[in-house]
Amino acid sequence: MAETADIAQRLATEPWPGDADAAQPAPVRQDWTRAQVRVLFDLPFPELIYRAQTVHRQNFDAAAVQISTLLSIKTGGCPEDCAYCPQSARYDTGVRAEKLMSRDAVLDEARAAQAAGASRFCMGAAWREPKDRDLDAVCSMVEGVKALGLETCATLGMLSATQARRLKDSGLDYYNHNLDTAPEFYGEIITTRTYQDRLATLGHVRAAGIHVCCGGIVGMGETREGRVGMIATLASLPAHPESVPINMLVRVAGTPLADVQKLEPLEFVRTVAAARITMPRSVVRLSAGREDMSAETQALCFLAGANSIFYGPKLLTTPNPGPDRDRELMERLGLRSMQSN
Ligand code: SAM
Ligand code: DTB
Ligand code: SF4
Repeated sequence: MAETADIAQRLATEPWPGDADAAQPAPVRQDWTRAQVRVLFDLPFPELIYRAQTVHRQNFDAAAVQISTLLSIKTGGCPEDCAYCPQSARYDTGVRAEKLMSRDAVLDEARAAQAAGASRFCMGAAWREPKDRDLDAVCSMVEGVKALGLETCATLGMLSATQARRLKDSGLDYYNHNLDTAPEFYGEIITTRTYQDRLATLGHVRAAGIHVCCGGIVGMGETREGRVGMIATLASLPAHPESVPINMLVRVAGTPLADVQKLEPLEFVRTVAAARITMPRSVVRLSAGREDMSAETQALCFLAGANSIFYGPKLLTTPNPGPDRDRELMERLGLRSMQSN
């Protein structure tokens, strides 16, 4: 009880916008402090979920879920050392390095994703950054996918300002580039590019007029403070990302994080709720990690304000729930596909 009183006191002293007043939509603000985000994480679970659901309903249809499909257009052999990633050439994970897919093969996959109900098609490449010749090929794929009537998204690593503008001119709607974790934990996960490099790419994407898809991974052995720091950093970017993927680490054998301790599912739900509350108008994606998540945990994530998923049996290289399992989940929860915004 002493703890509850402490939280009540902290809530009273830390200003909390909107304060779960359903009649008064929470304002969008970029000045979230770590202390405020920490208070959210520390709330009693029902209080946190109530607040997240209130903010969610102020901004979205609570039964609508945005459906994206991922395709790895260039798999494996990546020079970077991201400790979570099965595609790094430095780790023996059994992922074979492949060449960039052909435009025709990518368009076939995009048509199949569209037929299965996806509204956005996300093309991922295991690059540190695209070479200009590769970018020509990706721009041509983006044009083709866009022409099918799908929203387009790509995640290709670091971009220059010029590359971002070229992608925009080809019809790219979203660019995914994650901060991955809190700035103070980042160096334990990646040494081959800096946090600042990531922020610079996000700046180029934003300046080019492409929607930003930016989130991170939890369950990498970070503390709760690490999760607080990640959400606080995302929520204090100059503009909130339009799309915020929250990934649960997929522990892949051969990577340095293969044996890291599993994160408690309710802590993942808390992270989703904190993203929803701090970035009220952003679409929050319950991203990697669903393969090993119960229907109940996923239901709690939707209740906490997640409103997007990756649909299809594979993420980039690891399994995702198959279409049957996801259709059943959506039906059981009474969720439906969000129309493109
Ligand atoms: N190479 C590009 C890059 O790193 O920006 C694009 C592809 S990379 C695979 C995209 C994102 O996938 C990473 O930033 C990371 O957040 C996520 N990711 C990669 N491996 C993961 C894993 N094992 N579990 C959860 N998320 C992962
Ligand atoms: C994101 O945040 N998660 C997706 C997407 N952006 C590109 C990737 C998840 C990858 C999981 C590991 C794999 O399948 O290789
Ligand atoms: Fe390469 Fe991206 Fe994987 Fe890092 S996350 S190793 S940059 S593919």
